[in-house]
Amino acid sequence: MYSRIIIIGCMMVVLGSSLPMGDHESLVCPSRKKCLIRDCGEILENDPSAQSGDYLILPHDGKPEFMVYCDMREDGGWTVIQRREDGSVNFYRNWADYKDGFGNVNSEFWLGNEQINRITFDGDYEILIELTGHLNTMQYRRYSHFRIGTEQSNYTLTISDEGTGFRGNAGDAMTFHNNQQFSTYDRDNDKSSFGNGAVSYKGAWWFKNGYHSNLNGPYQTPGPISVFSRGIVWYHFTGTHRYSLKKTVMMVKRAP
Ligand SMILES: [Ca+2]
Repeated sequence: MYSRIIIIGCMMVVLGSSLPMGDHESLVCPSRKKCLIRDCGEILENDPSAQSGDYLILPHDGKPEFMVYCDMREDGGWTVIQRREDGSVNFYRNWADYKDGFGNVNSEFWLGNEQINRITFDGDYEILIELTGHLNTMQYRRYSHFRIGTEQSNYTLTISDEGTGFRGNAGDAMTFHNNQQFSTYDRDNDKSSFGNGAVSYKGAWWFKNGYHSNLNGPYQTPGPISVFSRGIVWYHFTGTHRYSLKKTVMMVKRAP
């Protein structure tokens, strides 16, 4: 595993071209330093022809590499940190799972709070959140500042859209969660003294006293839901907590 990122990283730096994983195993990295790849944006900068797909990255913090999905677009390489699309992966998981990440970067997954922290502490990052409803209508929301803290802070969220020229066509369901700590069913870090939102809403999120978004909630048949707050919810998508999304993608990119 470790040697592979070295190889991939070197392909970026030495050869100037990125390739799907698994090829060119024989290449040797001259030094770890030259193989550091902080995010998908850097991969695309090194190789403008790089295609969307899975890559290993190695932020500049001396810790091990990890796999990400890169969504390569005209405005840069976006590092995907979360995807929901079919309910194939269980998202009702504990602190350790959300810390380390789970799922498959090519389908449904949570990248991991450790990994999200490592990426977003290496510069100023923006986040793009894409939401798809049951009739395949799409909305998106963009925030110019996104970062989560270390585990010591319980992965406290910092998010705002100050300075963003175009924020998208989805309402703002994230600013409510700014400065909140992450909670899972086994770690209640929310602002409610009446219980744990992660249990009440069957998710794992930066819950406060309630929520405006719960994108790690349980996958339901997309559309209106009968049980309050038991779905993948972005309140402003339809103006209700009783609507569960079909698809969500969260991705980050270094701010310009
Ligand atoms: Ca609580």
